[in-house]
Amino acid sequence: MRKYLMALAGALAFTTIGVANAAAQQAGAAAPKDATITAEVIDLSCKLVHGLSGPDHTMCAQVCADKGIPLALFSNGEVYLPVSMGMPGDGSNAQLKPFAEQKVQVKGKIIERGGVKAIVIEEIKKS
Ligand SMILES: [Cu+2]
Repeated sequence: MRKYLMALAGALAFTTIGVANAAAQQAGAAAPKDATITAEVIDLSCKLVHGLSGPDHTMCAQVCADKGIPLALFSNGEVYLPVSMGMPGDGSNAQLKPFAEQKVQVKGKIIERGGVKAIVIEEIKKS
């Protein structure tokens, strides 16, 4: 009986993992890819709504970040949203704020889903 229950538990766990994998594939989840990009650290709100960025906009970007607007990375005309591998995740504004409106080199993992590019920052330095 005990052996039967162990086998049943094992089969259930295996099935659950299979279902989770299938759900991830259906959602269009791409495996995170290691990459290094050169980018500008932008304030999403001012960049997208008002077209503002660059050294003259540094102070505004830092104020926006303090108010909870995400800082993001802009590279080759594309926006990369910083995300976290943790659950719940951690925000990236504290990490990005010292580099607001500067060029940086970022090493991390890139994830694309639903037409959005996201990046898990592993290393960031001034470029
Ligand atoms: Cu701003």
